Amino acid sequence: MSNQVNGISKRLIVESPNVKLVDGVLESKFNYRKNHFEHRADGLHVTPKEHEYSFKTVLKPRKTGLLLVGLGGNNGSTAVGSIYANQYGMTWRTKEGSNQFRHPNCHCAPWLRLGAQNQIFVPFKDIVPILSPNDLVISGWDISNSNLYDAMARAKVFEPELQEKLRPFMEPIVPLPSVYYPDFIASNQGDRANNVIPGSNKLEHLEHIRADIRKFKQDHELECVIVLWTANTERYTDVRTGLNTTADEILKSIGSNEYEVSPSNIFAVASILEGAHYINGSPQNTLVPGIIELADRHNVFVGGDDFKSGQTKFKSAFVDFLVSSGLKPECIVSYNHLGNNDGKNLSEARQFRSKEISKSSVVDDMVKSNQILFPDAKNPDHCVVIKYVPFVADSKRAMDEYICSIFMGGKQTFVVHNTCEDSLLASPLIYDLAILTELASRVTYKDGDDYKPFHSVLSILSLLLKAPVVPPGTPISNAFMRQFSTLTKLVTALAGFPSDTDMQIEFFTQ
Ligand code: NAI
Ligand code: DG6
Repeated sequence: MSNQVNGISKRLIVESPNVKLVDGVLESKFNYRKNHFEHRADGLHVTPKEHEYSFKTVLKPRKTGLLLVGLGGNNGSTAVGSIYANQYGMTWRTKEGSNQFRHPNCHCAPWLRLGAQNQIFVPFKDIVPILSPNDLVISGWDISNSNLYDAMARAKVFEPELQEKLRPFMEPIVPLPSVYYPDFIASNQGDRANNVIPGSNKLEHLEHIRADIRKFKQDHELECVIVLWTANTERYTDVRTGLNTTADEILKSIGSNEYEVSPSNIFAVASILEGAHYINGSPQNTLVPGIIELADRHNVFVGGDDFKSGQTKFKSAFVDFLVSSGLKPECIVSYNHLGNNDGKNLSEARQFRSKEISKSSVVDDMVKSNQILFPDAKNPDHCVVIKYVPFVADSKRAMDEYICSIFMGGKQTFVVHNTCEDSLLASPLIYDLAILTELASRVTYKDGDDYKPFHSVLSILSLLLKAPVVPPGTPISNAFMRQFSTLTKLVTALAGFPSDTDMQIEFFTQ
Protein backbone atom coordinates (compact mmCIF):
# COMPACT_ATOMS: atom_id res chain seq x y z
CA MET A 1 0.00 0.00 0.00
CA SER A 2 1.64 3.23 -1.03
CA ASN A 3 0.94 6.87 -0.52
CA GLN A 4 2.33 10.09 -1.98
CA VAL A 5 3.14 12.82 0.54
CA ASN A 6 4.82 15.94 -0.82
CA GLY A 7 5.92 13.89 -3.79
CA ILE A 8 7.59 11.30 -1.55
CA SER A 9 6.22 7.80 -1.91
CA LYS A 10 5.28 6.29 1.45
CA ARG A 11 4.14 2.80 2.24
CA LEU A 12 1.75 2.20 5.09
CA ILE A 13 3.04 -0.85 6.94
CA VAL A 14 0.94 -1.98 9.88
CA GLU A 15 3.22 -3.58 12.45
CA SER A 16 0.76 -5.40 14.61
CA PRO A 17 0.04 -9.00 15.64
CA ASN A 18 -3.62 -8.13 15.02
CA VAL A 19 -3.37 -8.30 11.26
CA LYS A 20 -2.31 -10.87 8.66
CA LEU A 21 -2.68 -11.32 4.94
CA VAL A 22 -3.90 -14.74 3.79
CA ASP A 23 -4.48 -15.40 0.06
CA GLY A 24 -5.40 -11.81 -0.75
CA VAL A 25 -7.61 -11.45 2.32
CA LEU A 26 -6.65 -9.08 5.12
CA GLU A 27 -7.60 -10.58 8.47
CA SER A 28 -7.66 -8.19 11.41
CA LYS A 29 -8.66 -8.24 15.03
CA PHE A 30 -10.10 -5.18 16.72
CA ASN A 31 -10.90 -4.45 20.35
CA TYR A 32 -14.04 -2.37 20.48
CA ARG A 33 -14.20 -0.36 23.69
CA LYS A 34 -17.57 0.97 24.72
CA ASN A 35 -18.71 1.89 28.21
CA HIS A 36 -21.97 0.46 29.46
CA PHE A 37 -24.21 2.93 31.33
CA GLU A 38 -27.11 2.11 33.56
CA HIS A 39 -29.38 4.37 35.59
CA ARG A 40 -30.02 2.82 39.00
CA ALA A 41 -31.62 4.16 42.18
CA ASP A 42 -28.26 5.22 43.59
CA GLY A 43 -26.96 6.88 40.44
CA LEU A 44 -25.62 6.34 36.94
CA HIS A 45 -23.40 3.26 36.81
CA VAL A 46 -20.68 2.98 34.21
CA THR A 47 -18.86 -0.24 33.36
CA PRO A 48 -16.00 -0.20 30.84
CA LYS A 49 -16.51 -3.02 28.30
CA GLU A 50 -14.39 -4.50 25.56
CA HIS A 51 -15.56 -6.63 22.72
CA GLU A 52 -13.38 -8.36 20.16
CA TYR A 53 -14.31 -8.17 16.50
CA SER A 54 -12.48 -9.93 13.67
CA PHE A 55 -12.68 -8.66 10.11
CA LYS A 56 -11.82 -10.19 6.77
CA THR A 57 -11.37 -7.82 3.85
CA VAL A 58 -10.85 -9.12 0.34
CA LEU A 59 -8.15 -6.76 -0.84
CA LYS A 60 -8.78 -6.65 -4.56
CA PRO A 61 -11.66 -4.31 -5.48
CA ARG A 62 -14.27 -5.92 -7.71
CA LYS A 63 -14.95 -4.82 -11.24
CA THR A 64 -17.89 -2.54 -10.55
CA GLY A 65 -20.65 -0.99 -12.59
CA LEU A 66 -22.68 2.00 -11.48
CA LEU A 67 -26.13 2.44 -12.95
CA LEU A 68 -27.57 5.90 -12.38
CA VAL A 69 -31.30 6.46 -12.43
CA GLY A 70 -31.45 10.03 -13.74
CA LEU A 71 -28.29 9.68 -15.85
CA GLY A 72 -29.18 12.73 -17.96
CA GLY A 73 -29.79 15.03 -15.02
CA ASN A 74 -27.40 17.64 -13.68
CA ASN A 75 -25.83 15.23 -11.21
CA GLY A 76 -25.75 12.35 -13.69
CA SER A 77 -24.12 14.29 -16.52
CA THR A 78 -21.71 16.02 -14.12
CA ALA A 79 -20.68 12.70 -12.56
CA VAL A 80 -20.00 11.07 -15.93
CA GLY A 81 -18.27 14.12 -17.44
CA SER A 82 -15.99 14.59 -14.47
CA ILE A 83 -14.85 10.98 -14.66
CA TYR A 84 -13.89 11.38 -18.33
CA ALA A 85 -12.15 14.68 -17.52
CA ASN A 86 -10.21 12.90 -14.79
CA GLN A 87 -9.44 9.78 -16.83
CA TYR A 88 -8.09 11.77 -19.76
CA GLY A 89 -6.36 14.44 -17.68
CA MET A 90 -8.38 17.20 -19.36
CA THR A 91 -7.66 20.83 -18.57
CA TRP A 92 -9.72 23.90 -19.41
CA ARG A 93 -9.69 27.64 -19.04
CA THR A 94 -12.26 29.94 -17.52
CA LYS A 95 -12.93 33.62 -18.14
CA GLU A 96 -10.69 34.32 -15.17
CA GLY A 97 -7.53 33.90 -17.17
CA SER A 98 -6.52 32.39 -20.47
CA ASN A 99 -3.40 30.86 -18.96
CA GLN A 100 -5.00 29.52 -15.83
CA PHE A 101 -5.86 25.96 -16.64
CA ARG A 102 -8.22 24.08 -14.36
CA HIS A 103 -8.07 20.34 -13.85
CA PRO A 104 -10.46 17.81 -12.30
CA ASN A 105 -9.32 17.88 -8.61
CA CYS A 106 -10.75 14.43 -8.15
CA HIS A 107 -9.93 13.74 -4.48
CA CYS A 108 -12.72 11.24 -4.06
CA ALA A 109 -13.14 9.08 -0.98
CA PRO A 110 -11.82 10.99 1.98
CA TRP A 111 -8.48 10.86 3.61
CA LEU A 112 -7.80 10.20 7.18
CA ARG A 113 -5.73 11.90 9.81
CA LEU A 114 -3.88 8.95 11.24
CA GLY A 115 -1.48 10.41 13.72
CA ALA A 116 -2.47 13.36 15.88
CA GLN A 117 1.13 14.15 16.73
CA ASN A 118 2.65 14.29 13.29
CA GLN A 119 -0.48 15.36 11.42
CA ILE A 120 -0.22 12.38 9.12
CA PHE A 121 -2.92 12.35 6.48
CA VAL A 122 -3.39 9.23 4.42
CA PRO A 123 -6.06 8.59 1.79
CA PHE A 124 -8.50 5.75 2.47
CA LYS A 125 -7.19 3.93 -0.60
CA ASP A 126 -3.78 3.55 1.03
CA ILE A 127 -5.23 2.02 4.16
CA VAL A 128 -7.54 -0.48 2.48
CA PRO A 129 -7.67 -0.73 -1.32
CA ILE A 130 -10.77 0.87 -2.82
CA LEU A 131 -11.91 1.63 -6.33
CA SER A 132 -10.99 4.86 -8.05
CA PRO A 133 -13.90 6.70 -9.72
CA ASN A 134 -12.00 6.07 -12.96
CA ASP A 135 -12.55 2.31 -12.48
CA LEU A 136 -16.36 2.58 -12.42
CA VAL A 137 -18.25 1.48 -15.51
CA ILE A 138 -21.19 3.89 -15.69
CA SER A 139 -24.51 3.73 -17.48
CA GLY A 140 -28.13 4.35 -16.54
CA TRP A 141 -31.65 5.41 -17.32
CA ASP A 142 -33.47 8.68 -17.84
CA ILE A 143 -36.98 9.60 -18.87
CA SER A 144 -35.36 12.25 -21.10
CA ASN A 145 -33.66 10.99 -24.25
CA SER A 146 -31.04 13.77 -24.43
CA ASN A 147 -27.56 12.45 -25.03
CA LEU A 148 -25.08 13.34 -22.32
CA TYR A 149 -23.46 16.15 -24.32
CA ASP A 150 -26.84 17.89 -24.59
CA ALA A 151 -27.61 17.02 -20.98
CA MET A 152 -24.29 18.52 -19.85
CA ALA A 153 -24.98 21.70 -21.86
CA ARG A 154 -28.49 21.87 -20.37
CA ALA A 155 -27.00 21.51 -16.88
CA LYS A 156 -24.74 24.58 -17.30
CA VAL A 157 -22.23 23.20 -14.80
CA PHE A 158 -19.01 22.80 -16.82
CA GLU A 159 -17.14 25.59 -18.59
CA PRO A 160 -17.72 25.63 -22.38
CA GLU A 161 -14.13 24.59 -23.17
CA LEU A 162 -14.46 21.50 -21.01
CA GLN A 163 -17.86 20.69 -22.52
CA GLU A 164 -16.31 20.68 -25.99
CA LYS A 165 -13.40 18.49 -24.86
CA LEU A 166 -15.91 16.07 -23.35
CA ARG A 167 -18.17 16.08 -26.39
CA PRO A 168 -16.71 12.99 -28.16
CA PHE A 169 -17.16 10.97 -24.98
CA MET A 170 -20.55 12.31 -23.91
CA GLU A 171 -22.44 12.62 -27.19
CA PRO A 172 -22.63 8.87 -27.89
CA ILE A 173 -24.17 8.16 -24.47
CA VAL A 174 -27.97 8.08 -24.53
CA PRO A 175 -29.75 6.99 -21.34
CA LEU A 176 -31.85 3.84 -21.34
CA PRO A 177 -35.62 4.40 -21.34
CA SER A 178 -37.07 4.50 -17.83
CA VAL A 179 -40.14 3.95 -15.74
CA TYR A 180 -42.35 7.05 -15.57
CA TYR A 181 -45.43 7.36 -13.35
CA PRO A 182 -46.30 11.07 -13.64
CA ASP A 183 -48.01 11.30 -10.25
CA PHE A 184 -44.72 10.73 -8.37
CA ILE A 185 -42.70 13.67 -9.68
CA ALA A 186 -43.82 17.23 -10.33
CA SER A 187 -46.28 17.81 -13.17
CA ASN A 188 -43.83 20.37 -14.59
CA GLN A 189 -41.53 17.48 -15.57
CA GLY A 190 -43.98 16.06 -18.12
CA ASP A 191 -42.37 17.75 -21.14
CA ARG A 192 -39.07 16.00 -20.33
CA ALA A 193 -40.53 12.51 -20.41
CA ASN A 194 -39.79 11.33 -23.97
CA ASN A 195 -37.80 8.20 -23.13
CA VAL A 196 -40.24 6.04 -21.31
CA ILE A 197 -40.73 2.28 -21.14
CA PRO A 198 -44.13 1.72 -22.77
CA GLY A 199 -47.21 0.33 -21.03
CA SER A 200 -48.52 0.62 -17.54
CA ASN A 201 -47.90 -2.86 -16.18
CA LYS A 202 -45.58 -2.57 -13.19
CA LEU A 203 -44.53 -6.20 -13.27
CA GLU A 204 -43.43 -5.78 -16.89
CA HIS A 205 -41.56 -2.62 -15.92
CA LEU A 206 -39.81 -4.52 -13.15
CA GLU A 207 -38.77 -7.27 -15.57
CA HIS A 208 -37.57 -4.66 -18.08
CA ILE A 209 -35.30 -3.00 -15.51
CA ARG A 210 -34.07 -6.39 -14.27
CA ALA A 211 -33.14 -7.31 -17.85
CA ASP A 212 -31.28 -3.98 -18.25
CA ILE A 213 -29.26 -4.71 -15.10
CA ARG A 214 -28.46 -8.28 -16.20
CA LYS A 215 -27.35 -7.13 -19.65
CA PHE A 216 -25.15 -4.40 -18.22
CA LYS A 217 -23.52 -6.90 -15.89
CA GLN A 218 -22.92 -9.43 -18.66
CA ASP A 219 -21.78 -6.92 -21.30
CA HIS A 220 -19.10 -5.50 -19.01
CA GLU A 221 -18.29 -8.74 -17.13
CA LEU A 222 -18.96 -7.02 -13.82
CA GLU A 223 -18.50 -8.56 -10.41
CA CYS A 224 -20.48 -5.90 -8.55
CA VAL A 225 -23.33 -3.64 -9.69
CA ILE A 226 -24.66 -0.63 -7.80
CA VAL A 227 -27.85 1.16 -8.80
CA LEU A 228 -28.09 4.71 -7.51
CA TRP A 229 -31.16 6.95 -7.73
CA THR A 230 -30.20 10.49 -8.70
CA ALA A 231 -33.43 11.11 -10.56
CA ASN A 232 -36.05 13.65 -9.58
CA THR A 233 -37.30 13.76 -6.03
CA GLU A 234 -40.53 11.81 -5.81
CA ARG A 235 -43.41 12.39 -3.47
CA TYR A 236 -43.65 9.99 -0.53
CA THR A 237 -45.49 6.74 -1.14
CA ASP A 238 -47.97 5.39 1.37
CA VAL A 239 -46.57 2.85 3.79
CA ARG A 240 -49.24 0.44 4.95
CA THR A 241 -49.94 -3.17 5.74
CA GLY A 242 -50.81 -5.07 2.61
CA LEU A 243 -48.92 -2.65 0.38
CA ASN A 244 -45.23 -2.63 1.25
CA THR A 245 -44.48 -3.46 4.87
CA THR A 246 -43.05 -6.91 4.07
CA ALA A 247 -41.01 -8.30 1.20
CA ASP A 248 -43.92 -10.46 0.07
CA GLU A 249 -46.29 -7.50 0.16
CA ILE A 250 -44.16 -5.29 -2.07
CA LEU A 251 -43.66 -8.12 -4.58
CA LYS A 252 -47.39 -8.81 -4.59
CA SER A 253 -48.18 -5.11 -4.95
CA ILE A 254 -45.99 -4.89 -8.04
CA GLY A 255 -47.70 -7.99 -9.42
CA SER A 256 -51.14 -6.47 -8.85
CA ASN A 257 -50.12 -3.09 -10.33
CA GLU A 258 -50.77 -1.15 -7.10
CA TYR A 259 -50.96 2.58 -7.76
CA GLU A 260 -48.74 3.45 -4.78
CA VAL A 261 -45.72 1.53 -6.10
CA SER A 262 -43.38 4.28 -7.24
CA PRO A 263 -40.76 4.20 -10.00
CA SER A 264 -38.03 4.21 -7.35
CA ASN A 265 -39.70 1.21 -5.67
CA ILE A 266 -39.49 -0.61 -9.01
CA PHE A 267 -35.78 0.22 -9.35
CA ALA A 268 -34.98 -0.81 -5.79
CA VAL A 269 -36.80 -4.14 -6.12
CA ALA A 270 -35.28 -4.83 -9.55
CA SER A 271 -31.79 -4.15 -8.18
CA ILE A 272 -32.25 -6.36 -5.15
CA LEU A 273 -33.63 -9.23 -7.21
CA GLU A 274 -30.61 -8.94 -9.51
CA GLY A 275 -28.16 -8.88 -6.58
CA ALA A 276 -27.28 -5.23 -7.23
CA HIS A 277 -26.89 -2.84 -4.30
CA TYR A 278 -29.34 0.09 -4.28
CA ILE A 279 -28.71 3.62 -3.01
CA ASN A 280 -31.27 6.39 -2.80
CA GLY A 281 -29.69 9.81 -3.39
CA SER A 282 -33.04 11.60 -3.16
CA PRO A 283 -35.26 12.18 -0.17
CA GLN A 284 -38.36 10.09 -0.97
CA ASN A 285 -39.18 7.06 1.18
CA THR A 286 -38.26 4.40 -1.38
CA LEU A 287 -36.75 2.15 1.27
CA VAL A 288 -40.04 1.03 2.79
CA PRO A 289 -39.93 -1.86 5.28
CA GLY A 290 -40.80 -4.41 2.59
CA ILE A 291 -37.85 -3.36 0.45
CA ILE A 292 -35.51 -3.50 3.42
CA GLU A 293 -36.72 -7.03 4.19
CA LEU A 294 -36.24 -8.00 0.55
CA ALA A 295 -32.67 -6.66 0.59
CA ASP A 296 -31.97 -8.69 3.71
CA ARG A 297 -33.41 -11.80 2.10
CA HIS A 298 -31.12 -11.39 -0.92
CA ASN A 299 -27.99 -10.24 0.97
CA VAL A 300 -27.91 -6.98 -0.93
CA PHE A 301 -27.04 -3.57 0.51
CA VAL A 302 -29.46 -0.67 0.45
CA GLY A 303 -28.59 2.86 1.55
CA GLY A 304 -30.21 6.28 1.65
CA ASP A 305 -31.66 8.87 1.79
CA ASP A 306 -30.71 12.08 -0.02
CA PHE A 307 -27.15 13.25 -0.71
CA LYS A 308 -25.80 15.46 2.09
CA SER A 309 -23.97 17.97 -0.03
CA GLY A 310 -24.01 21.63 0.98
CA GLN A 311 -26.25 23.47 3.41
CA THR A 312 -27.19 20.31 5.28
CA LYS A 313 -23.61 19.06 5.46
CA PHE A 314 -22.58 22.32 7.07
CA LYS A 315 -25.61 22.21 9.37
CA SER A 316 -24.79 18.68 10.53
CA ALA A 317 -21.33 19.83 11.58
CA PHE A 318 -22.31 23.26 12.88
CA VAL A 319 -25.28 22.29 15.05
CA ASP A 320 -23.18 19.54 16.63
CA PHE A 321 -20.53 22.16 17.36
CA LEU A 322 -23.13 24.50 18.89
CA VAL A 323 -24.63 21.82 21.10
CA SER A 324 -21.21 20.47 22.12
CA SER A 325 -20.07 23.92 23.14
CA GLY A 326 -23.15 24.66 25.20
CA LEU A 327 -24.87 27.07 22.82
CA LYS A 328 -28.49 26.02 22.54
CA PRO A 329 -29.89 26.32 19.00
CA GLU A 330 -33.44 27.65 19.38
CA CYS A 331 -34.23 28.53 15.82
CA ILE A 332 -32.80 27.55 12.44
CA VAL A 333 -34.15 29.11 9.27
CA SER A 334 -32.75 27.78 5.99
CA TYR A 335 -33.56 29.45 2.71
CA ASN A 336 -32.53 28.04 -0.64
CA HIS A 337 -32.96 29.27 -4.13
CA LEU A 338 -31.81 27.45 -7.19
CA GLY A 339 -32.61 27.44 -10.88
CA ASN A 340 -31.87 23.92 -12.06
CA ASN A 341 -34.37 21.20 -12.90
CA ASP A 342 -34.20 19.91 -9.33
CA GLY A 343 -35.43 23.31 -8.14
CA LYS A 344 -38.20 23.22 -10.74
CA ASN A 345 -39.32 19.77 -9.59
CA LEU A 346 -39.21 20.87 -5.94
CA SER A 347 -41.43 23.85 -6.68
CA GLU A 348 -44.44 21.56 -6.36
CA ALA A 349 -45.75 20.88 -2.86
CA ARG A 350 -45.50 17.10 -2.54
CA GLN A 351 -41.93 16.90 -3.88
CA PHE A 352 -40.91 19.86 -1.71
CA ARG A 353 -42.38 18.05 1.29
CA SER A 354 -40.05 15.05 0.71
CA LYS A 355 -37.05 17.41 0.67
CA GLU A 356 -38.32 19.41 3.63
CA ILE A 357 -38.46 16.24 5.72
CA SER A 358 -34.88 15.16 4.90
CA LYS A 359 -33.42 18.64 5.31
CA SER A 360 -35.19 19.16 8.64
CA SER A 361 -34.39 15.80 10.22
CA VAL A 362 -30.68 16.50 10.32
CA VAL A 363 -30.58 18.03 13.79
CA ASP A 364 -32.75 15.42 15.50
CA ASP A 365 -29.94 13.26 16.88
CA MET A 366 -28.03 16.26 18.25
CA VAL A 367 -31.07 17.43 20.20
CA LYS A 368 -31.74 13.92 21.51
CA SER A 369 -28.08 13.52 22.47
CA ASN A 370 -28.06 16.32 25.02
CA GLN A 371 -30.71 16.21 27.73
CA ILE A 372 -29.01 19.05 29.60
CA LEU A 373 -29.52 21.60 26.84
CA PHE A 374 -32.74 20.01 25.63
CA PRO A 375 -34.43 18.59 28.76
CA ASP A 376 -37.80 18.25 27.03
CA ALA A 377 -36.21 16.89 23.79
CA LYS A 378 -38.01 19.64 21.87
CA ASN A 379 -36.32 20.45 18.57
CA PRO A 380 -35.46 24.05 17.72
CA ASP A 381 -37.90 25.87 15.44
CA HIS A 382 -36.58 24.69 12.10
CA CYS A 383 -37.90 26.18 8.91
CA VAL A 384 -36.80 25.15 5.40
CA VAL A 385 -37.70 27.22 2.35
CA ILE A 386 -36.82 26.33 -1.26
CA LYS A 387 -37.57 28.65 -4.16
CA TYR A 388 -37.10 28.05 -7.88
CA VAL A 389 -35.25 30.93 -9.55
CA PRO A 390 -34.26 29.80 -13.09
CA PHE A 391 -31.65 32.54 -13.63
CA VAL A 392 -29.19 31.14 -11.07
CA ALA A 393 -29.29 27.69 -12.76
CA ASP A 394 -27.23 25.07 -10.91
CA SER A 395 -25.56 27.67 -8.72
CA LYS A 396 -27.59 27.13 -5.60
CA ARG A 397 -27.70 29.80 -2.92
CA ALA A 398 -28.34 28.72 0.63
CA MET A 399 -28.83 31.17 3.48
CA ASP A 400 -29.13 30.11 7.07
CA GLU A 401 -29.82 31.92 10.29
CA TYR A 402 -29.06 30.12 13.53
CA ILE A 403 -30.16 31.72 16.79
CA CYS A 404 -28.87 30.25 20.04
CA SER A 405 -29.61 30.87 23.68
CA ILE A 406 -26.40 31.56 25.55
CA PHE A 407 -25.08 32.61 28.95
CA MET A 408 -27.36 34.74 31.17
CA GLY A 409 -30.31 34.57 28.81
CA GLY A 410 -28.46 36.19 25.92
CA LYS A 411 -28.79 35.28 22.27
CA GLN A 412 -26.15 34.61 19.66
CA THR A 413 -27.04 34.72 15.98
CA PHE A 414 -25.02 33.22 13.15
CA VAL A 415 -25.76 33.91 9.51
CA VAL A 416 -24.27 31.72 6.79
CA HIS A 417 -24.37 32.25 3.05
CA ASN A 418 -23.31 29.42 0.81
CA THR A 419 -23.18 29.54 -3.01
CA CYS A 420 -22.08 26.61 -5.13
CA GLU A 421 -22.92 24.57 -8.20
CA ASP A 422 -25.13 21.96 -6.59
CA SER A 423 -24.01 19.20 -8.92
CA LEU A 424 -20.32 19.76 -8.21
CA LEU A 425 -21.14 18.99 -4.58
CA ALA A 426 -23.34 15.99 -5.29
CA SER A 427 -21.30 14.18 -7.96
CA PRO A 428 -18.34 13.27 -5.71
CA LEU A 429 -20.86 11.89 -3.22
CA ILE A 430 -22.16 9.62 -5.97
CA TYR A 431 -18.68 8.12 -6.43
CA ASP A 432 -18.02 7.90 -2.71
CA LEU A 433 -21.31 6.12 -2.09
CA ALA A 434 -20.48 3.60 -4.80
CA ILE A 435 -16.87 3.16 -3.69
CA LEU A 436 -17.79 2.61 -0.04
CA THR A 437 -20.58 0.21 -0.97
CA GLU A 438 -18.17 -1.84 -3.05
CA LEU A 439 -15.68 -1.86 -0.17
CA ALA A 440 -18.40 -3.01 2.23
CA SER A 441 -19.22 -5.87 -0.13
CA ARG A 442 -15.67 -7.22 0.40
CA VAL A 443 -15.82 -7.15 4.20
CA THR A 444 -17.09 -9.78 6.62
CA TYR A 445 -16.90 -9.60 10.40
CA LYS A 446 -17.11 -11.99 13.31
CA ASP A 447 -18.27 -11.19 16.83
CA GLY A 448 -19.19 -14.78 17.63
CA ASP A 449 -18.70 -17.99 15.70
CA ASP A 450 -19.14 -17.18 12.02
CA TYR A 451 -18.08 -14.43 9.64
CA LYS A 452 -21.04 -12.40 8.34
CA PRO A 453 -21.52 -9.44 6.00
CA PHE A 454 -22.62 -6.06 7.36
CA HIS A 455 -26.34 -5.46 7.84
CA SER A 456 -28.09 -5.03 4.52
CA VAL A 457 -29.03 -1.46 5.49
CA LEU A 458 -25.60 0.03 4.99
CA SER A 459 -25.54 2.74 7.64
CA ILE A 460 -21.82 3.45 7.21
CA LEU A 461 -22.95 5.55 4.24
CA SER A 462 -24.64 7.98 6.65
CA LEU A 463 -21.84 10.54 6.32
CA LEU A 464 -22.91 11.19 2.75
CA LEU A 465 -26.67 11.27 3.33
CA LYS A 466 -29.07 13.80 4.83
CA ALA A 467 -31.57 11.40 6.37
CA PRO A 468 -29.69 8.15 6.93
CA VAL A 469 -31.68 4.96 6.76
CA VAL A 470 -30.39 2.63 9.47
CA PRO A 471 -31.10 -0.97 10.46
CA PRO A 472 -34.45 -1.23 12.26
CA GLY A 473 -34.11 -0.37 15.95
CA THR A 474 -30.69 1.28 15.72
CA PRO A 475 -30.04 4.98 16.38
CA ILE A 476 -29.57 7.46 13.55
CA SER A 477 -26.41 9.49 13.60
CA ASN A 478 -26.54 12.84 11.80
CA ALA A 479 -23.63 14.75 13.35
CA PHE A 480 -20.96 15.05 10.67
CA MET A 481 -17.85 14.41 12.77
CA ARG A 482 -19.47 11.47 14.53
CA GLN A 483 -20.35 9.92 11.19
CA PHE A 484 -16.86 10.64 9.88
CA SER A 485 -15.36 9.01 12.92
CA THR A 486 -17.46 5.85 12.41
CA LEU A 487 -16.12 5.50 8.92
CA THR A 488 -12.51 6.33 9.62
CA LYS A 489 -12.34 4.08 12.67
CA LEU A 490 -13.82 1.26 10.64
CA VAL A 491 -11.20 1.70 7.93
CA THR A 492 -8.31 1.55 10.39
CA ALA A 493 -9.92 -1.42 12.17
CA LEU A 494 -10.03 -3.28 8.85
CA ALA A 495 -6.34 -2.55 8.45
CA GLY A 496 -5.61 -3.90 11.93
CA PHE A 497 -4.85 -0.84 14.02
CA PRO A 498 -7.05 1.38 16.19
CA SER A 499 -7.33 5.10 15.40
CA ASP A 500 -5.41 7.41 17.71
CA THR A 501 -7.44 8.84 20.54
CA ASP A 502 -7.34 12.62 20.40
CA MET A 503 -6.48 12.96 24.11
CA GLN A 504 -2.95 14.26 23.39
CA ILE A 505 -1.92 13.25 26.89
CA GLU A 506 1.78 13.30 25.98
CA PHE A 507 1.64 17.07 25.57
CA PHE A 508 0.34 17.93 29.04
CA THR A 509 2.13 15.25 31.01
CA GLN A 510 5.73 15.84 29.96
P1 NAI B 1 -32.10 16.87 -12.33
O1 NAI B 1 -33.55 17.22 -12.36
O2 NAI B 1 -31.15 17.66 -13.12
O3 NAI B 1 -31.91 15.36 -12.76
C1 NAI B 1 -32.85 14.37 -12.52
C2 NAI B 1 -32.99 13.52 -13.76
O4 NAI B 1 -33.86 12.45 -13.46
C3 NAI B 1 -33.62 14.26 -14.92
O5 NAI B 1 -32.79 14.16 -16.05
C4 NAI B 1 -34.94 13.56 -15.14
O6 NAI B 1 -35.31 13.53 -16.49
C5 NAI B 1 -34.65 12.20 -14.58
N1 NAI B 1 -35.78 11.40 -14.13
C6 NAI B 1 -36.91 11.76 -13.47
N2 NAI B 1 -37.66 10.68 -13.20
C7 NAI B 1 -36.98 9.62 -13.66
C8 NAI B 1 -37.23 8.23 -13.66
N3 NAI B 1 -38.34 7.72 -13.14
N4 NAI B 1 -36.31 7.42 -14.21
C9 NAI B 1 -35.17 7.92 -14.76
N5 NAI B 1 -34.89 9.23 -14.80
C10 NAI B 1 -35.79 10.06 -14.26
O7 NAI B 1 -31.71 16.86 -10.79
P2 NAI B 1 -30.26 16.80 -10.13
O8 NAI B 1 -29.85 18.16 -9.80
O9 NAI B 1 -29.39 15.94 -10.95
O10 NAI B 1 -30.62 16.07 -8.76
C11 NAI B 1 -31.01 14.73 -8.80
C12 NAI B 1 -31.61 14.30 -7.47
O11 NAI B 1 -30.61 14.39 -6.48
C13 NAI B 1 -32.77 15.16 -7.00
O12 NAI B 1 -33.74 14.36 -6.41
C14 NAI B 1 -32.15 16.05 -5.96
O13 NAI B 1 -33.07 16.48 -5.02
C15 NAI B 1 -31.15 15.08 -5.37
N6 NAI B 1 -30.11 15.78 -4.65
C16 NAI B 1 -29.28 16.66 -5.29
C17 NAI B 1 -28.28 17.29 -4.58
C18 NAI B 1 -27.32 18.23 -5.20
O14 NAI B 1 -26.52 18.81 -4.49
N7 NAI B 1 -27.31 18.40 -6.48
C19 NAI B 1 -28.10 17.04 -3.17
C20 NAI B 1 -29.08 16.16 -2.60
C21 NAI B 1 -29.99 15.51 -3.35
C1 DG6 C 1 -32.70 22.89 -2.53
O1 DG6 C 1 -32.05 22.83 -1.36
C2 DG6 C 1 -32.51 21.77 -3.48
C3 DG6 C 1 -31.97 20.51 -2.95
O2 DG6 C 1 -32.06 19.45 -3.85
C4 DG6 C 1 -30.61 20.70 -2.49
O3 DG6 C 1 -29.87 21.50 -3.35
C5 DG6 C 1 -29.87 19.50 -2.23
O4 DG6 C 1 -30.70 18.61 -1.57
C6 DG6 C 1 -28.66 19.85 -1.45
O5 DG6 C 1 -29.04 20.15 -0.18
P1 DG6 C 1 -28.04 20.54 0.93
O6 DG6 C 1 -28.91 20.93 2.06
O7 DG6 C 1 -27.24 19.32 1.24
O8 DG6 C 1 -27.25 21.67 0.38
